Order: sequence, then C-alpha cells, then structure tokens
Amino acid sequence: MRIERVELHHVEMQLAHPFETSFGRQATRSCILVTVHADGLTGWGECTADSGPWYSYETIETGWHILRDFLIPTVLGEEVETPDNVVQRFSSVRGHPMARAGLENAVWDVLAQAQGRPLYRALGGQRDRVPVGVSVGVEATLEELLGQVERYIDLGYGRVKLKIKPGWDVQVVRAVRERWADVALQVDGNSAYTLADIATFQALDQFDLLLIEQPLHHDDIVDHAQLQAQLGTPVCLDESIHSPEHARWALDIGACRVINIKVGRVGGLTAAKQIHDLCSERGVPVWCGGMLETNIGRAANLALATLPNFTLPGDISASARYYREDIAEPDFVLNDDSTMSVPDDPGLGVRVLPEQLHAVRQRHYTAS
Ligand code: SMG
Ligand code: MG
Repeated sequence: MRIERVELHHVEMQLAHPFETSFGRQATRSCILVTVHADGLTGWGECTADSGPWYSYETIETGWHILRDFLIPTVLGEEVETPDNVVQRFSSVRGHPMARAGLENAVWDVLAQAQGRPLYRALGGQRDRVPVGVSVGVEATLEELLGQVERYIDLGYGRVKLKIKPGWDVQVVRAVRERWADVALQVDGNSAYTLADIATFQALDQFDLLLIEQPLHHDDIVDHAQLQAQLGTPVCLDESIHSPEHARWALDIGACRVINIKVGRVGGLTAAKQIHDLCSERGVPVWCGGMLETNIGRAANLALATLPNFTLPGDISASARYYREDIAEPDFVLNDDSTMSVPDDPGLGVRVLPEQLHAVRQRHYTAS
C-alpha cells in the first residue's frame, strides 16, 4: 500500500488524578498522535514523548521535529508492505525511539486493518486477554497512599506497583505489605538512587516484591549488575533499555532478571517484539510498561502483551485510571481476574472520536 498522507496531532489531556514519580508531579499529559492514510484506511500511533525531558530526553518538540523533518519524509508517497519496510527506512535516524514508534505503530495498525486482522494477531500473539496491574504514584501522606492502594485493590487490580524515591520507600512498602500480605507488589525508583543506597534495597528485599524497577541511573547497566548480584529480588530495567542491543548487553552482564518493555522507549512494535523474543530465549520474563497512554497507545500495549513471554502483569490499567474522557473508544475496563481483554476488530480495534480529539488538540500538521 502507498502512504498518501500523514498527520501529527499534539494533544494535552487532563489527568483524572495527578501522577507523581521520583522526577515530578503531573496533572496533565501530552503526547503526539500520528495518523497514517493509505488505501482508504487510517492507522493511528502514539508518540509517548512528554512535554519535557524528564522520563526521557525526548519531548513533544523533539518528537515533532524528528517526525516532520526526518521520519515522515522517508515513508510519504512510498509503498509499504510490511512494518520492516518502515524500520529499514528509519535506520538512518539515531535515537529518538518514541518518535519512531509513533509512526511505525500507525503503519502496523493500517497494515493489520488491510489484512482484516487484529493487531495482536499481526504481531503473533495468541491470547485474547492479558494480566494487568496498576501503577500508584507518590502521594502527600502515607494515609493518602494507602487510600489509593485500597481503591485500586477494591476495583480489582491484583498487582500494584508503588513509585518510590529516597524518603518514600521502605516504610511505604512495609505499610502496604502489612495491610495486604498477599497482593502482588513491585516498586519503581525511576533512577532516583545510587549504589550508596544498598541498605534501602536490602531492606526492600524482605517484602516479597515481584521486582525492583530501574532504581539506579537512567542509562546504567553496570551498577545495576552490581546491585542485582546483592539482591534476592529481581532487578527490572526500564529507562536503560532503548533497543534490542541494550537488552542483550544488560542480560549478558546480569544487570537485571526482568525487562519492562515499553513500545515507545524501544522504538516501536518491531523492536519490542525482538526484545520479547530475546528474553524468551534467555528465560527472562518481560512485562508491558505504560506511559499514561490514551486508548490508542493502550490498545497497542495490549496487543503487544499477548505475546507469550509477557508473563508478568503489565502497567496497562483501565482507561478511567487516567482519563475521564478519552479520545478513542471503546474504553478499556478491568475484568474480574485482573486481566484486560484485547480488541478483536481489525488493527488496533479502537475508533478515534473527532470531537474529543479537537477538544484537546494544541497543534496539527499534515504532510501529503
Ligand atoms: O501508564 O500506567 C501507566 C504509567 C505506568 O508508572 C508508569 N510509568 O517509569 O514505568 C514508569 C512510569 C513512567 C511514567 S512517565 C510520566
Ligand atoms: Mg518505570
């Protein structure tokens, strides 16, 4: 099929509840939505770069620039038969994985629609539902945090991830563990610690955590290997893994025993699947991370998480966890067994709502 037109939409959406991590608190969430038009079909992708360089160096502005000036020109007017054709065309661009993922994933959607298959089938997934959990941000007080955790457990989430930072870690995890002895629990430091904090990690080691996510520097694997050697709890890497190569390097030196795969951070569904396959060969479980996606990115995450080595619950919570009104329907809801069902319609299986999109859109660009 020939790619006839590509659109970029910079959107900013109000969060249902502010979300705080070790690097800051946010009340809104911005992203770039990418639309690809080909053969009368429309595919959608979500570039998960945020308004500022906090989780990653990529931002809305860098994403817009890289997409408009470098990535879109490599595919516009071109014939595309498989997602690999797009990956090849992007190979001259270094870095900027979130920008690449936004456009590549829109092509996956349009190609799957053309084949009349749901995206998860196009990816090779087998399951029609996947285990999911919820990520709970830092709160102002321990009481508020416990209230949030209780609310999510009451809603049916069987796995809870707590955001931690120095001063908000061992005592918080202890309080949650004392109250919910059996809940599947994990923590995420978002790079707020160093090896000098080993005592904190040894204390966390007693709480039967599923994993400790990205405690050290956002680009490190060497210190993480040292940390992993001293802990019983698996270390899970998030920020440090930007590509299949990074995943291999980390596994080769024992930097982690689990990998969080985020489709934006690793540069698209093709790379995400490659990391999944590598980890599968090495006997390393993976799970699907989240970036507060709209229903567009959420649908792509769910499709990815149907691959067999996604054995740990993903950060794929119900649409209502972040947004009162999403820009696409249907909303995703939690099943009774803390799983989420995967759409069965062709492609992503969600429909963008033009009025909702216009209501939150800050900027629009069309290339044709
Ligand atoms: O989509 O539920 C979600 C968010 C999950 O905690 C989450 N993501 O480091 O894993 C992570 C964070 C990054 C959030 S950046 C604002
Ligand atoms: Mg993380």
